[in-house]
Amino acid sequence: MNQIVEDKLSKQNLVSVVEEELNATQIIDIHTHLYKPSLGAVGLWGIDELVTYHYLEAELFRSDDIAPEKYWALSKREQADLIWRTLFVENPPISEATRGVVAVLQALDLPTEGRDLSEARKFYAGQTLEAHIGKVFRLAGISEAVMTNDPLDPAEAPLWKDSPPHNLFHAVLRLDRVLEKWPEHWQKLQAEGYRVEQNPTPATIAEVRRFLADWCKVMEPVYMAVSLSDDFAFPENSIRAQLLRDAVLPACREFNIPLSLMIGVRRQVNPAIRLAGDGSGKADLRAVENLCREFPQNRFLASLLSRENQHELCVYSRKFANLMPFGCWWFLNNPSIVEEITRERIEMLGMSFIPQHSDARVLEQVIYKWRNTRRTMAPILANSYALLTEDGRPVTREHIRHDLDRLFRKNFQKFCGVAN
Ligand code: RAT
Ligand code: ZN
Repeated sequence: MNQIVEDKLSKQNLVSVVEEELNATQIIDIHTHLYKPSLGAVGLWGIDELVTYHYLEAELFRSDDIAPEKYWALSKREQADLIWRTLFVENPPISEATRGVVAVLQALDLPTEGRDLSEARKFYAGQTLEAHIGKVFRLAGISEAVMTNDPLDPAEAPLWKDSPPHNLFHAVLRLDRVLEKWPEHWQKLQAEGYRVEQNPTPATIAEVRRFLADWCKVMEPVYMAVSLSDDFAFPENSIRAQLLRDAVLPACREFNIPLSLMIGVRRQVNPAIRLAGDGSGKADLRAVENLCREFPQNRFLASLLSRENQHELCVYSRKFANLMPFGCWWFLNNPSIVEEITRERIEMLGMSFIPQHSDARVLEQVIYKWRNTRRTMAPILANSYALLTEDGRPVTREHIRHDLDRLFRKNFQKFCGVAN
């Protein structure tokens, strides 16, 4: 009897210690769409952006009769008003994405039950970006955010001319336009003075490599990244595979940074709803296997969009130390799925993975996304330590702190070669 009471007590202690330590951990958010202040012109923040997040737009089109074309014709403010009325006033905001907005409002001491957004808009009218970033990062418990920087984004690229490093942000060289949309972008490189052709001739490959090297020098990225469709294959007879093998991977080796593979998007399954119109599909992970085996000098971060691929990714991670699974991406960032994936990863990989990234597109989203992650992770971790305790190896607060530091900071820093 005593034994049972003691076990229960120790289990209770574990939950509260894990919660305390998780709250104290300053997380590095390894994939976001946030920007340092000098790139602020492309960054999103504020109430109207929060409420018109594409995750919410998708829900609007299910809850209201409005046709997408009519919605796109509205101003941002009108769109936000419509979404607020439909998803927050006429219905309780119960979904993950709507509840997130409520959590942000609460964290900022703004009304969560207002009939309209006037109070929130008044608050935002008095904020300056740099100070607001500091406050939001503190509320989210993150020390740094990793950006997504596309050198072929016409809105972003010119801003890099005058963009000093910022201690809260790391850059990432995003390759979607180069790798996935080469036919539409090779002329842009040509216009910038790179002697490329549409066909991947040896000279073109060398020039793409020079383009990547030039941007590595400007951005100092912590990794390169690409989001790939569910039919991604490697090797394959395509320009994408050739650019990947002969330009991207050598450039990653030269600058000693990993390549992040985000695989499983089915782009624009419903173009009428724009950014909200992408879907997901199961990928063939033989592509990841081939890359990890054939390029042992390269390191690969990997996040997969399909739930069905997650176990396989754990298996591959047990085979290849140059593979680092990270995050529960996009449609997977819901407590039920995060729980399943995280338990699977702990069981198969111990603490040698990166559990989550926020993917925040709007600054304040880091507040709710990290709050949710901490809430979901605490019982999972506590349960793992409880099992270990039951099996004869109790853990201390120090052990827990050490593990959390690995999961939310060190694994990233080590894998990407980022200094402490
Ligand atoms: O999660 C999202 O907002 C997606 O639209 C994408 O941005 C995705 O995360 C990506 O990086 O491609
Ligand atoms: Zn993203």
